[in-house]
Amino acid sequence: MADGESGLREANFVFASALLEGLVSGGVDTMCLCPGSRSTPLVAAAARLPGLRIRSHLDERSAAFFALGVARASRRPVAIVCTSGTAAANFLPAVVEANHARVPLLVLSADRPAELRDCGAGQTIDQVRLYGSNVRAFFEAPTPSPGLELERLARSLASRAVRAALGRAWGPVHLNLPFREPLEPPLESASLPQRPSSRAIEAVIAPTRHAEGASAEAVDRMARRFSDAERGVIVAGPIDRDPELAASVGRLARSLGWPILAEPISQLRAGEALGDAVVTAHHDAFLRDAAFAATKRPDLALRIGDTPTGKPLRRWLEADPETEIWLIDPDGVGHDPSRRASAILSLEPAPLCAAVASKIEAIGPRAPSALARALGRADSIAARVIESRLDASETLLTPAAVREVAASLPDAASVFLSNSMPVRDADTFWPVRPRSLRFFANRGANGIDGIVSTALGVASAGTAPLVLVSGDLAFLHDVGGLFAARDFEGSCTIVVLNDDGGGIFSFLPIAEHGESVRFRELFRLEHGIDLAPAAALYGLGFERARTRAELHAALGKSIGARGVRIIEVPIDPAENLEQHRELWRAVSAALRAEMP
Ligand SMILES: Cc1ncc(C[n+]2csc(CCOP(=O)(O)OP(=O)(O)O)c2C)c(N)n1
Ligand SMILES: [Mg+2]
Repeated sequence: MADGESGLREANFVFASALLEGLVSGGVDTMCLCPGSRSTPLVAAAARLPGLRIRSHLDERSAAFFALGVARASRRPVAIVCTSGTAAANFLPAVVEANHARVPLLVLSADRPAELRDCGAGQTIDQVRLYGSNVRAFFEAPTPSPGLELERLARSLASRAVRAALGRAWGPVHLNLPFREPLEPPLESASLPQRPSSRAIEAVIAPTRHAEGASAEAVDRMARRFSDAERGVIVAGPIDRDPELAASVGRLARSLGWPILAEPISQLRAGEALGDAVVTAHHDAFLRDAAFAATKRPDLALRIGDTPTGKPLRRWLEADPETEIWLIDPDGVGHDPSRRASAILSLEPAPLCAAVASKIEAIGPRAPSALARALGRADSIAARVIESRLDASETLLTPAAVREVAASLPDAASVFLSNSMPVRDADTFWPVRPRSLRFFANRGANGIDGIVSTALGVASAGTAPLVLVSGDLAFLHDVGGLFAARDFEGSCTIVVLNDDGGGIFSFLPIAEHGESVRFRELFRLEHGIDLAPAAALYGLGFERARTRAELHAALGKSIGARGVRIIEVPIDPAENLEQHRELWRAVSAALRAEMP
């Protein structure tokens, strides 16, 4: 290896190339880059690496959320690269989401070498363990220099990083990578080091879930206990782990005769795989009726996925201390904030449900239980009441907007539900559909940040058309994420339900304090911002839909078309609040009349 400057140049490049090669052989196929100088060796190596999809971003915060979306959709680790300083700090929100939602992100932050830290050098902050306990692992790489076994070090680092990201619980991993100047690779291509061949790199690990099986004895025990329950239910919270999940949970529910109470982002409310299992869509509405909920309590609930979004469902599940709650918790995360789980199964849900189902089928499958029939009936009543009220309503508000999106999506499409009201409105109003859809949301940490970017990442990773349903504040929070819409190959329709502020706060007790706490200014954050120029700034199509028919037409034109388009639905916040309350009252009244 050459001495001095050219030796350093080469060392940086060899190390960066071997590191990226190692990541690629570990399953990374997408890398999101943000511009900077200290990261030059990584960017130059990425640019010359075949088999890697590179996306270039402006804002690190949006880039990291975009990568998160790609990783969610592809179920593969995605790498993000930035320069030193606040650039790395801007990755934090997406890293936090990836931590809680268990999404494999590989954060590669370039850094100054040790001798330039703590001495006032520019763009230098303390990047060591910058993300604290929000990452599965932190690695401080050696500063590449001639004389080190660079390729071996880099490959081992890549392998350990991928293994940590795809370990027992998937998640983000931070590699802090110091580089000493000169940072640019050698100009003369002849002097470029040979890329290590992929064959020379040990296979890291395939990005598959731990398919830990339950012992036959445990499956037996579960099957016996479950078939003894008289009022068993399956409650499905946010989960998107395994395309087989719906089929095996559907099979288990059918064999036991249990109903499935599934929010859309559990992936269990839509799709043929569920067969004729009883799946409820409107439990968020009908379980708000305390009297009805009290007469229909389960004696055993099998919980799948993270903590359910809807409060009425959680209250119903947890109100009776006699209700046994069995929680499937494959990553050992413990999504049980009320500490009510009586059994926690650290097992992969799809194979577990299939194994228990086949046991029950052998004993003799059950007809739908009385509770399943009652909840199924309540669901039909709620569906009818909601549909007829919405049909009769002149104005387009969020419940009908959400249902219009549901009705417009073709088979195999995807939908991203922003936090706050869209994910809740979808939980309450999204009907059960035979069509297979994939649902996304950032429910790891429930932020309204990075929503546009995550959705664009999702849409860029697959071929399915995506519709993002966003609130106006969530949209404005990450309006810069639209930067990623240029040269966009996927299809993304962004529906902004614009109620001029945080509508969710109107549903909270603080709303009653009104202007004594300057509610509209300090909680709702009313802004009056016209969204059309945001679309114009990025050269994107924009439409405003004021009626259901207009929304229907706009969605019809946009869904599946290449690129990114924005549809704004102006919503009157007071009418919206009143419509929600009116629908809940109407559902209660119908339940009382028809299921006394
Ligand atoms: C990053 C972040 N900041 C603040 C919050 C708190 N918060 C939750 S919902 C919400 C308002 C969201 O408004 P919008 O996106 O318009 O949705 P809407 O409630 O109107 O449906 C805020 C500020 C959050 N969840 N995440
Ligand atoms: Mg809003």
